[in-house]
Amino acid sequence: NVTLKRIQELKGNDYVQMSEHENFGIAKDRNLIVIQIESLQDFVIGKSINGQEITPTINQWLGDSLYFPDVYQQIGSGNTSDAEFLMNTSLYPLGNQATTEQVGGMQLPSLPHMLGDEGYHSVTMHADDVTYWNRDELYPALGFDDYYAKEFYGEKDTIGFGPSDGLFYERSMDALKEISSNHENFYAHVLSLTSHTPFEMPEEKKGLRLPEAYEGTLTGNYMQSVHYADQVLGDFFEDLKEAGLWDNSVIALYGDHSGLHGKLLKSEDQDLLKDFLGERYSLLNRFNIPFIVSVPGEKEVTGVVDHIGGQIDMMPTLLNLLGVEPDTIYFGHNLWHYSENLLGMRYYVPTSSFFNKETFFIAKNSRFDERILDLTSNERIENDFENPSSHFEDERKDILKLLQWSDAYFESLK
Ligand code: GP9
Repeated sequence: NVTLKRIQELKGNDYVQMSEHENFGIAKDRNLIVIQIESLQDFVIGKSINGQEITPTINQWLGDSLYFPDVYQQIGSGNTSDAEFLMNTSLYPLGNQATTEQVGGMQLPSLPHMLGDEGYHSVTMHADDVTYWNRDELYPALGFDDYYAKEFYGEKDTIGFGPSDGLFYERSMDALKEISSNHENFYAHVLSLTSHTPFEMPEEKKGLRLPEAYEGTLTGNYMQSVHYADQVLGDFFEDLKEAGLWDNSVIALYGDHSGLHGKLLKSEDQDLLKDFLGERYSLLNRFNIPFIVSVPGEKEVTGVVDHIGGQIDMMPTLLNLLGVEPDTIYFGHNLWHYSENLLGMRYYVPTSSFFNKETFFIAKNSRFDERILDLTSNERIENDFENPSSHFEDERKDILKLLQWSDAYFESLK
């Protein structure tokens, strides 16, 4: 008996129908283009190294967009595919196994299904083999009308997993032109790939002049590959404008998960990142991803919104702009409208870890000590863990309830 009202109340919000939110439908009947960038973390946005911006395309675009700088990844062990699931369902991923292992034969309540009811044609685009992460089962379950995968993009200009993002965007653009000429409205979920670990770029695609200390390090390579991802994103944006698809679309972008983490990070990387950030590279920096939404021509839909959010909030935020009232259960909320939040985490930190408005509470297990990070200072804060009345304990229980509800709801859909 999970209801939207109960979900929102548990997170500390009064439930209000989407259609009563401010700016509901401000982008009604526009196409929707959602770009998921591989390994993109927020800490590079707006930053320069050696006097060169790392993401100049994104930085310039921010001025015409809503930028949510305080959004965190919530994926489980399904990594990129969990991010696809979260974005399109606003349900929690399963955690210890890739959610895509369980979706075969299901019909999930989802963004493609909801937009399908509004007459949208929906496609998803990714230059890898479609069986990777069981996407051949995920895409029908999500209700995409079509997908574009490895056989469409070919194997030329390969970097790491597949063809370069440059080639990927060019071919995707060809497909989008055709889709838009055959359908009144479309939704395209566009998933980049080049900035995947180990971030090793061919010489001719290295656009940054890095300081010597960064050369050949994981951190330097990461910056180099993100710089490339941003550069070809800029070409894609220009092509969308030229094709007349920019002005009548909502364009959103986010990072699927961190690129700099775990055993990959050597002590030299920690030092470089500390130097670059001006503070230690913490779990907050690691999980913080950008979320950017633009409705070209709508001045009202611009600015920095510092509400704490997660990948679970992306679908409701976009549905609000498109003026579509969800007809199913979802666990996020429209991030533009709500400033309170309670976000569950699992797998990469112990289940029942969470973000609230001010803090990141990391629960205890065999690998982690219980600890709390202040979202503003990025420092640890003290809690009386023995005191059962601590509000962290209440929120921790609420998060467990939310995760349980999401899992039970998912199970009921089988
Ligand atoms: C695989 C690609 C990367 O198709 O999306 O997945 P990841 O290893 O980042 O989960």
